[in-house]
This record gives sequence, structure tokens and C-alpha cells, in this order.
Amino acid sequence: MTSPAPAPGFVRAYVAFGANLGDPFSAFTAARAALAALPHTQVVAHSSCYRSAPVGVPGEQPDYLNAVIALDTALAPPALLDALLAIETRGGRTRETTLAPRTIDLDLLLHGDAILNTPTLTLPHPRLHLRAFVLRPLAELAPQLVVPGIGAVKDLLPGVADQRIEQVTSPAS
Ligand code: PH2
Ligand code: MG
Ligand code: MG
Repeated sequence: MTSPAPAPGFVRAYVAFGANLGDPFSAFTAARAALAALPHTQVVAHSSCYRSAPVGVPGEQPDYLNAVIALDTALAPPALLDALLAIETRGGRTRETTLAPRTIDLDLLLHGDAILNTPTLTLPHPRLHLRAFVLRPLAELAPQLVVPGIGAVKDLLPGVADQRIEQVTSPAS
């Protein structure tokens, strides 16, 4: 990614967007605006959008729209996680059953080089290196980025090459 390094006191965080219910494109636009409005946070880049086959869900589901958003933030991981959950709730996210189709999902992938294992948050996201719908958009923004303990994003792509995913918007649209 070409964005300059974060200012002192800020870290670069990456958030995965996913949706397969309602109007996912509008949800993505609204999510970017909501992230940009967070205190001590700037949106520095976002990937293009991808249509992807559902991974690891029970039964049939519509394809997902996926993308990744890069933030520079002074919020600590728990505060950023709370903010993501609040944006999901405002976006009509319900949680009756796990892995159900959703209007919006915002997952914190990385928060600088933080490594964290708490009951509510694991960083890096524990499955990010296994999912084309995360790696493809992330590689657009930061191919050289090293996922702590795992490796460079661009080197992880071949391992998910069998997952169906298609770019559906042009970069930065
Ligand atoms: N999210 C999931 C489960 N499976 N599959 C795709 N393609 N995209 C997602 O965003 C996604 C998924 C759980 O959050
Ligand atoms: Mg998710
Ligand atoms: Mg989630």
C-alpha cells in the first residue's frame, strides 16, 4: 500500500468487511463512513470488492461481498472491537445463530503487530491466513505485510487458490 506510515501514537489496523444479506454494497459504503467517524481514527485505504463463495457455513447461503479497510487508529484493540460491534448493530446485524447470513460483519484482522489472546479477541485474526476472501483484498492493500507468526500476505495466496472469489469493483472505487 502506498499510504505513509501511521503518525506517532497511531497504529495501522485492518478490518475485514463481509455481507451476504440486504444491500451489501450500501453496507460497505456505510461501514467506511462509520469507521472514518470513529474518534482518533482515519480510514487510509480500502480494497476493491469481491464476490466470494461462503466458507465454512452450514447449508446453502448467498455469496458474500468482501473487502478490507485499512485504518490508522489510536484506539486500543478492545475499544476498536467495541466500535466495530456497535457499527454492526447499527447496520442491522442480528446474532440469533452463528454463521447465519448477515447484513454486515466487521472483523478486526490486525492491529499493528499486536498479538493478543483474550476470550473476546484474538490477534492476528486466527483464520485470516486460511481465507481467500480476506487475503485477496488484504493483498491489494499490503502484499508485503507480514502477519505476525504466519508470514507475508502475498506468500499466503497460493494456499487459498482453490476458493472461489471474483473481484467485482475496481480498486478504490
Ligand atoms: N464470513 C464468515 C463465514 N464464511 N465466507 C465468505 N465467503 N465471506 C465471509 O465474509 C464469510 C464466509 C463468518 O464471518
Ligand atoms: Mg467474520
Ligand atoms: Mg465477525
